[in-house]
Amino acid sequence: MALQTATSFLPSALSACKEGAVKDTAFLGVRVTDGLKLETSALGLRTKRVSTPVAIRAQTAAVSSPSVTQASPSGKQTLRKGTAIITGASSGLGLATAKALADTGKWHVIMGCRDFLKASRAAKAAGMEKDSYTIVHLDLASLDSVRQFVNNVRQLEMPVDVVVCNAAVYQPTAKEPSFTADGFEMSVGVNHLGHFLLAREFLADLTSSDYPSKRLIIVGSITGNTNTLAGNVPPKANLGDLRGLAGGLSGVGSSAMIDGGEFDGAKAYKDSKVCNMLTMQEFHRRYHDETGVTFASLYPGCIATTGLFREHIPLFRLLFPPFQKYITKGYVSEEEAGKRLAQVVSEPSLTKSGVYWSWNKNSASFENQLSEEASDPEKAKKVWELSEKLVGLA
Ligand code: LMG
Ligand code: NDP
Ligand code: PMR
Repeated sequence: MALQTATSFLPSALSACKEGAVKDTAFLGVRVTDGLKLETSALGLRTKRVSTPVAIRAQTAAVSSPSVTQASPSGKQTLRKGTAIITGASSGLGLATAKALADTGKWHVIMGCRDFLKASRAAKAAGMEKDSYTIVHLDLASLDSVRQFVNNVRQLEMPVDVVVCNAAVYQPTAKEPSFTADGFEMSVGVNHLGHFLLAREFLADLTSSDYPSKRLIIVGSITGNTNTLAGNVPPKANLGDLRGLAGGLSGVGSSAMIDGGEFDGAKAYKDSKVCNMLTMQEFHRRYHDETGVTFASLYPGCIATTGLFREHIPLFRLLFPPFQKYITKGYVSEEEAGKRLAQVVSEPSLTKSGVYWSWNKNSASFENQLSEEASDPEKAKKVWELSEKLVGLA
């Protein structure tokens, strides 16, 4: 059945590409018959990881700077170290971003991770300097854990200059929904609702940071955008009238899916990414002028080798990387994707708020267009209001 869907979809997708004409020479935006856009990213080398059996203890607070500039020995004013919180920094994109930032020597990274031992091994194996990061426990599948995380971070007495909502789960083969501690369907509960609470809590900390460019970044994806070819691979994202979200996604007396439909793990993930992208824009509309915080989302490229696909069938995990590398050319290495997200964290040229960033085949960033649903202000407002009820903020 799934096999049929995939195989029957493929030829039409490929022929649609052939029919397209190059729309924009700055990036390979290929127009296809029904207005879809094919995006590609540059190829890159894969980060090599060596795992180590040695666990290290939590790092304690290493930096705390009251003012933005500090006098260097030469008497020059230099920018103090920034502090960036990254959720899900124990693997994939989050880890690669943490490393890219830590390697600059200009950032201290707070890694919000559910598995402390895994995170500490990963940071060490990636070669991160021991005083460049602090691991703080965070399980986004529990609102209590999110609140505890916020408190624990505050107790470190470090400034909060950038928050990156990166962690995610993808359950493409699940036949039945699973649920967070608060009874929300897992993908939307972790990817959207856990991050929604976390981001809302840290907004005050970001606002009071004296860093010149404070940012809240939520990782989106092409597969949630139905104005792209990738976003049209079934099952497609669709939040519908949000009746399932309004019902609490509990699967008991109400659907586990946002649109109120039958459970589908792949769709739940894509829906959660739509919520991530809508949330970023709603933050921008509500808080950018007042706080000066930059709100951004991004599609880092197809990082086909990460743990995100751990629950997919083995055939998929085998074929997906070469498929993305040689056929769609959408593949990007973890290292390259980490550099991209690190740009969104720290590049002075990427301070614009309300933007969904993507990268072209030369790995240059550009402001991308979201699908109609993922840029619908009415829907964003409704998702925001329903989400704040579910996480106890309203
Ligand atoms: C479903 O799985 C889940 O069941 C569902 O729950 C949900 O999660 C959904 O969208 C999410 O996914 C679908 C899964 C099962 O599909 C895949 O695994 C797709 C794999 C993607 C890879 C497609 C294969 C492409 C061809 C492989 C080539 C790789 C090597 C490239 C090396 C090139 C060197 C130059 O379905 C399957 O597993 C079916 C997979 C079998 C697909 C067979 C497709 C054969 C068509 C061959 C295409 C040839 C294209 C040539 C084009 C040349 C163009 C220049
Ligand atoms: P990974 O699986 O490698 O990373 C996901 C991270 O999220 C892991 O560190 C994982 O922790 C963490 N995580 C999962 N559940 C929880 C939880 N309940 N609480 C705290 N942390 C949790 O995948 P990627 O690096 O690929 O994904 C990172 C982001 O990039 C996601 O937002 C994804 O949607 C996005 N993305 C990925 C693309 C890709 O092609 N891979 C494309 C577009 C977007 P643990 O290590 O303990 O499992
Ligand atoms: Mg997709 C331009 C083509 C393109 C890109 C950039 C992606 C990205 N994918 C593309 C095309 C296709 N994919 C085509 C033509 C097919 C049919 C064979 C296809 C299939 C496919 C599957 C089965 N793709 C997938 C899956 C997944 O399970 C992944 C997914 O949907 O995760 C939610 C996935 C992805 N494709 C991508 C990207 C970035 C993903 C994964 C991750 C994500 O969105 O976060």
